[in-house]
Amino acid sequence: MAVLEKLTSQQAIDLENKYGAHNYHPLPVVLNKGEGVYVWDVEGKKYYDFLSAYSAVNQGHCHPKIVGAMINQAQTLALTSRAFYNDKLGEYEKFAAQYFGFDKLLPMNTGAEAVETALKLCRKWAYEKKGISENEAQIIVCENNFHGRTTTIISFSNDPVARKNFGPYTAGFIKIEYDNLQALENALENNKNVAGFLVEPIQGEAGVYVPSDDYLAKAKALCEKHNVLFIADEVQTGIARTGRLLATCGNCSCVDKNCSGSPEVKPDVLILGKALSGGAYPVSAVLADNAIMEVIKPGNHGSTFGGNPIAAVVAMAALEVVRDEKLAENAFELGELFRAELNKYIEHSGIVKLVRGKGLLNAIVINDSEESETAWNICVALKENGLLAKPTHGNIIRFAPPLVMNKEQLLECVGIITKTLKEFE
Ligand code: IF1
Repeated sequence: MAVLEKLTSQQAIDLENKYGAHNYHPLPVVLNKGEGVYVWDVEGKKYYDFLSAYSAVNQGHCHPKIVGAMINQAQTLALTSRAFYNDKLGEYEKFAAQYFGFDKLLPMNTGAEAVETALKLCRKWAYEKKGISENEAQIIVCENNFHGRTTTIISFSNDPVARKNFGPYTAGFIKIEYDNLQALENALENNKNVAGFLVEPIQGEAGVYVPSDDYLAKAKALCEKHNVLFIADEVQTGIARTGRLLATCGNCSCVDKNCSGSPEVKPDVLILGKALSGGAYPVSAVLADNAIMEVIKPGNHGSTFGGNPIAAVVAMAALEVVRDEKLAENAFELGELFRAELNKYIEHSGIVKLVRGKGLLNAIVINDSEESETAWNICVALKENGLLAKPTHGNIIRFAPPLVMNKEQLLECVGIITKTLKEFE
C-alpha cells in the first residue's frame, strides 16, 4: 500500500505544502524519530535538537518514564470529560500544587488556553474581590510579548504578522515597555481599574530578552502595593529551562535547590504549558492560591480534554523526571558553560555580536539587520552540520536543547556551532 511506503523528505514537504495550510515556514528537514537530545530525519541523518519543540521537550525526546506512563494510562482510561471524576486528576493536582507551592491548579491543554484561563481568572477576581466595576478591568501587558494565538491574546500583541486582519480586537489591555519599572508604576498609578500584570520572565519570541536582575521582584512589589495580580507566563521559561524550576522562582516551597538566596518572586497566578508534559502530550495549567482560584465556580470555565487521566499521569511523570534527573541544576551549569564557550568565540567574531540567556534558553545576535536572511542561512548550515535551531528574527537564533544533555554533548554542539559560524565570517 502506497501509504506504508517510506516518504523521502521532499515528498513529505510536498504533501504539507499541497494539503496543509501555510501557517508555518519550517526549516527544510523532515523528522521521524527522536531520543533524548537527538532527532533523526527520514533519510536517517542524526541531529542535535537545539529547539526542543520551543522548550516543550525539556526532558528529552521520548523519555521512557513519560512514554511509559502515557501508554499505561492510554490502555486503561484516556478521557472521561469533567462531567465525571477520574482517579488521576486529584492526585496530579495535589502533586503539582505542592511541587510549585500553590493551593490549587486548573488544568488545560495548550499554552494559549492557559493564558486565556489566567486572564479570565484575573478579571473575575478583579470584579468579585477587588471591587472593580463590571467590564472596567484592565490588564497590563508588555510590548513585544508572545502569549499565544487566540483572538484575545493577539489583540494585545504588537507583532503585525500575528495580528493584522484578525480584528476586531479584545479591549481591556494596557501595553507598557518590558523591563521598565517606571512604565509599570505609571500605568498602575494612572489607572484605578488595573486587575493584573501579565509578563514573561524572559521574552522568548522577542529574542530571549532577559530583563534586569531586579525587574521581576520589583514589578511584583509594585503589583502588591496596588492590589494587582502578578501573572507569570512561564509556558516557555518554566520547568527547569532557565536553570531554575521557574524563572520567577524565589525561596518558595518548590523543589528547586538553586532557588535559595534569590529574591522571592512568587506569582499570584502561574501559567505553565509545554514541558509540563515533556512534550509528550498537550498539558497546560494555571496555578493560584485559594483566595484567587475560588472565584471560579462550576460552569465558569473548562475544557473537554483538560485534566484528562493521560494528561495527569504524563505531567506527574514529566515533573518527577525534572526532579529526579536534576534538570534545573544541569540547565544552570550547562547554560553557564555554553555562554562562556560562545563568548570566547564572539571575542574574535565579526558575524556574532553577543550571546544572552539563562540556563539553556539562549540566543545569539547576528551582526546583520533584522530583515536579513543571515540567521536563516546559518540555521540551514547548522542543519547540514547536524544541529537544528530556528531563527526568532532575521538576526537572532535561539538555542534551547533538551535539558538532559551532558557536558560532552554540549561541547560537541559548541564545536558544531562555532565551525558553522566560521563559514559566515
Ligand atoms: C508557535 C515563540 C516560543 C509562549 C508563551 C504562551 C504560549 C507560548 C510564553 C502559547 C508559545 C510558542 C508557540 C510557537 C512558537 C512559540 C515560541 F517563538 F513564538 F516565542 F516558544 F519561543 N506563552 N510559544 O512562548 O503556547 O498555545 O503554543 O501551547 O508555533 O506559535 P501554545
